[in-house]
Amino acid sequence: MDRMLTNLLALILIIVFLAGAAFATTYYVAPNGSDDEEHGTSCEMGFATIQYGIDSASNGDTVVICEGTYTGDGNRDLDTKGKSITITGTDPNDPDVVANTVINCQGAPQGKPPVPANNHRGFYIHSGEDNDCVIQGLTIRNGYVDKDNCIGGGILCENSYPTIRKCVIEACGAAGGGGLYIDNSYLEDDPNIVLISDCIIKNNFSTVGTSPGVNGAGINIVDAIVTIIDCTITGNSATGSPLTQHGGGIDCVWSLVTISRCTISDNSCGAIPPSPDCHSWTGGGIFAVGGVLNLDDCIISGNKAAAGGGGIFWQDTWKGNVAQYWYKATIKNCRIEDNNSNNSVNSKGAGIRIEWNASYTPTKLKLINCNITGNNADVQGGGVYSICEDNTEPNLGIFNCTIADNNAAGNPNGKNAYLDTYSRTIIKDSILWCDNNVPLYVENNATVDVSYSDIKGGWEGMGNISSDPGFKDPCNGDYHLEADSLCIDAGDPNEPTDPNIYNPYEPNEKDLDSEDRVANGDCKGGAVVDMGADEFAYYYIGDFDDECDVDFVDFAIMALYWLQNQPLVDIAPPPDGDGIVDVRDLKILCENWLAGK
Ligand SMILES: [Ca+2]
Ligand SMILES: [Ca+2]
Ligand SMILES: [Ca+2]
Ligand SMILES: [Ca+2]
Repeated sequence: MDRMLTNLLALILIIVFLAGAAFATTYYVAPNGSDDEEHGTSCEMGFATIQYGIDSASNGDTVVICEGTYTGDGNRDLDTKGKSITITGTDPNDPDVVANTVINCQGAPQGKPPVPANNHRGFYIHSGEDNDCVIQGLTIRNGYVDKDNCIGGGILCENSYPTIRKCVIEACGAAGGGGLYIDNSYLEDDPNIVLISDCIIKNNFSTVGTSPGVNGAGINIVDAIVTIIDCTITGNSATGSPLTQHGGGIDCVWSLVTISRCTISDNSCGAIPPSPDCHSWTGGGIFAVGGVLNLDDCIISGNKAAAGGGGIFWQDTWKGNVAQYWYKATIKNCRIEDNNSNNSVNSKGAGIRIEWNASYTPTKLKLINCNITGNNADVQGGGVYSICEDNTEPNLGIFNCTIADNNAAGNPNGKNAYLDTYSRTIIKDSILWCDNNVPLYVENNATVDVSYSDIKGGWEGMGNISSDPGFKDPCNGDYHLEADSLCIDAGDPNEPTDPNIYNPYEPNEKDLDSEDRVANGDCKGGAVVDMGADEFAYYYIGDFDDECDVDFVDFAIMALYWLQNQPLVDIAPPPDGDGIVDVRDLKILCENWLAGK
C-alpha cells in the first residue's frame, strides 16, 4: 500500500481511538456514596446505588463498584437497559476483592426459599445487550424469584448477549435457573453468544416455588447459544418438586452450548422423598436435551441424580429453534468420575445416561479421550447407559476412553457400559475394565462394534485384547498407563488418520493430559495410538534415536555433531541448549547413560 495512505489510515485510527477514549467515562459506586451529580467520581465520592451508576453511563463507559456490600432498592434487580457498558469491581483478578464486592439481593437470606416469598435478583438483562455489556468482578448472593415464570434467581438474561466474567454467583434460588437463567430466543444465523468465563456458580438452588418444574439450579439455558469457560459450578441443587426436576449444575434445552475447562462438581437433582418411577430426575451435573453440546477439558465429579445421568444426561428428542444443527454432542478430554445415581428404578447411567429418539437422526454423541471411572448406579450402567427408541445407524461413538471401576448394584454385568434397546455403538481404542464382572453388556436389540480395545473378559472384533491395562494407581484415581501396559501402542495403527463416520480426531490431537495423542510408547516400530484416554510417552534426554535407551548409538550421534550447532543433540544447558554441542552436553548424555535410561 502507498506509504502516505498507510500513514493517513494510522492517523485516522489514532483519532478514532482518542475520540472514543476521550468520551468514555468511569463512574464509581460506593457503599457510603450519594446519588447526585456531584458524586460518582471516585470510591471516596461514589454514587450510592449501582442502578444510578448504570443510568448515568452511556455506551463505552465503565461503572466501578467499590468494595463493600450493596443492599436494598437500586442495588438489586439491576437493569442494564441495553447499554454496552462495563460494570466491574475494582479488581476482578483478585478473589479477595471479588469476595468483598457483594450484591446481596436479600431475596433468600439463608440460601433457601424465604417465607414469605421475597423477590429480588441481581441483574435483569433483557434489552438486546451485546458482548460489550460486561459484568465482572462481583459477588451476587441471595437472589430469589418466585413469580413471573420463577426463573433466574441471581441473573435473568433474555434476548441478550452479555459477558459475565470473574463473578461469584452463590446461594440464589428460583424454580428455573437458581443462579442464572439464559433465554435468547435464538435466531438463525445470529452470531451472538452469551459468554460466561472465570465464574464460580455455587450453592444455588432450584426449588418448587409456584412452578411445577425445577430445573438448572446453577445455570439454566433455553433456546440460546452460550459459551462457558474456566468456571466452577459446584454444590447447586435442584430438588423439592414432585414433578420434573433436572440439571443440578447446568440445564440446556434447545441450545448450542460449549463448556470448556470447567469443573462441575457435587451438584444434585432428585426428589425428596424419591418416587420409584419418575423419569425426570436426571442430569445431576449437566442435563442437555435437543441441541448441541460441546464439552471439553472438564471435570464432572461427585454429582448426583436419582434417575440416571448423575454426571451427564443427554437426549436428542426435543426439537427447538436450533433445527439447522444436528442434535449432537462431543464430550472430549473430560474426567467423569465418582458421580451417583440412586433411589429410582431408573437409576441407570451414573456417569452418563444417553437417550435417543430415532425420529431426529442423524444424531450422534461422541466420547473422546475421557476417563469415566468410579461412578455408581443403583440399577444398570455405572459408567455409561444408552437407550434408543428405534435406530439403524451408529449413534454413540466411544473413542480412546478409559471406562473403569464403575459400579451398578442392580446388574452384575455392564457395570461400566450398559447398551440398551436399539442403541448402536462403536467402541474403539478404548479400555473397559473392572475387577470382578463383565464390563460391557448389550441387550434388547442394541448392537456394539468393538475394535482395538481392551475389554475385561474379551470381546469379538479386530485388535481387541483382554489384558490387565496396568493402570498406575486406580485406587487413587490415577488411570495413567504403566510403562509395561499392553494397551500402549495397541490401538488402531491407522489412527488418527483413519477416516470413519465420526471423524473423531482433529489435527494435533492430544490425550487427556494434553500430551501428543500419538506417541511411540513401546519403542518398537513407529508411533501407534494407545488404548484408553492416556497416551503413554517415553522421554529420555539423550535418546536421540527414540529407541527408549540412552546408549552408545546416542553417543555416536552426539560425536557426529561435536562443536556444532545441532538442536537435536544440544541438550545442555536445559531445556533448550546454547547453540553448541560440547562437554556440557556430553555430561548430561553420560549421566543418563550411566543411570540406565
Ligand atoms: Ca502410543
Ligand atoms: Ca499421557
Ligand atoms: Ca537411544
Ligand atoms: Ca550445549
